[in-house]
Amino acid sequence: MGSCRDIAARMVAPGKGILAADESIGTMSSRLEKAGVEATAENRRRYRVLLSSAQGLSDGASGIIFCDETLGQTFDDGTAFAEAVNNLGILPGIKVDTGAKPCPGLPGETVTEGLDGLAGRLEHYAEIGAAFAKWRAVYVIDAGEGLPSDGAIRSNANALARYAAACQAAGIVPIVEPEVLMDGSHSIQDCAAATAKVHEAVREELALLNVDLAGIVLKPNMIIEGKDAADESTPDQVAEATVEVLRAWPDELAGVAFLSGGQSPERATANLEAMQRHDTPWPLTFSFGRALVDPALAAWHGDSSLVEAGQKALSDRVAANAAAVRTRQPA
Ligand code: 5MM
Repeated sequence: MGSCRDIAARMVAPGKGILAADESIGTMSSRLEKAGVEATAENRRRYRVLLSSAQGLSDGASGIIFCDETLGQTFDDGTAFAEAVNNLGILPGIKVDTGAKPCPGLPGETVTEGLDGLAGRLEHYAEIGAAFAKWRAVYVIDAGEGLPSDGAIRSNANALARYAAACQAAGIVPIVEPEVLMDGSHSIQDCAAATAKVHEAVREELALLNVDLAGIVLKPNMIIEGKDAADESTPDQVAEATVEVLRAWPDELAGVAFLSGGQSPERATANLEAMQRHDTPWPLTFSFGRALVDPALAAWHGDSSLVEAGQKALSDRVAANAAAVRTRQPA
C-alpha cells in the first residue's frame, strides 16, 4: 500500500496535473476525423507521440492517461509508450474500463463495464510499466425523470470501488472518476445535489472494500450549471460550490484532479484557479482531456509540418493550468 500512496502523491504533486489522452479508439477516431485526419491506428499513434513528447511537458504534467491501444504502441524510435514517457519523468497511466454501457432496467442511464478479467489485465499493465489506472462512471442529470437514479448511483459506485480495490491489490493507483455530465439545462444547485449524492455512494462503497483513500486520486466534475442553462456561474461560484461538495471527503484522500467536462479551456483554467483560494486538506489539480488537447489537435490537424505548433498549443494549456494550481497558498 506504501507504494500506491507514494505514486498518488507524485500524481498530485504541487504545481502539476494529469493529461487525459485516453480516448477509446471510437472517440479518438471521430475526433481525428472531425479535425480532417484519417482515423487510423498510425495517426492515433502519431497524435499521442506529439502530445507526450511536447517540450517541457513534465514541468506541468505528472502523468498521462493512455488507452490500451496506445500502451501497445511505440514512439518513432521503437520505445514503448510507457517506457518513453517514464524516461521523460512522466508517470504512465491506463484507462481500464471498457466504457459506459446502457444499464438494463434504467432507461437513459449507463453503468461502466470492465470488471471481468480486470485483475489479470492490471497485472499485465503493471508489468509493462503502468503506474496508475482510470475508470470513469457517467451520470446524467434530469430532474424531471429523477436522474441520476439511485440504481445508477449504486451500481456505478460499486463498480468503481471494485475497480479501485483491484488496482491497489496490483500496486496500481486508481483514479476514481465519477462524472456528472454537463448535458442539459440544470442549475449549479442541481449539479451540487446530484454530485454530492454520487460521491456519498462512492465513499460508502470504497469503505466497504477497504480502499485506502491515501492511495487513490479522485477525478470529479466541477460543480457547474448544465451546458444549456441560461446563466453561466462565475469562477468564484463554481469554486465555492465545488469545494463545499468535496468537503465530505476525508483528509487522507491523496488529492483531487478535475475533469474539464466540455468547458472551454479558458473557463476550466479560471475555475481551477479560483479553487486554489480555498483552504482544503487535499490538493486540487487538473486531469483534463479536451481542455488540454483540443487546441493541440486543432493546431496540428494531421500535418507533419505542424507538429511543433500542436505541441506548443498543448504546452501552453498545461502551463496555464500548472500556473493556476501554483497560486495555491500553502496551508
Ligand atoms: C479522454 O476522454 C476520456 C474518455 O474517453 P472515452 O469516452 O472515449 O472512453 C475521459 O475519461 C476523460 O479522461 C475524462 O472524461 C476527462 O476528459 P475531459 O475532456 O472531460 O476533461
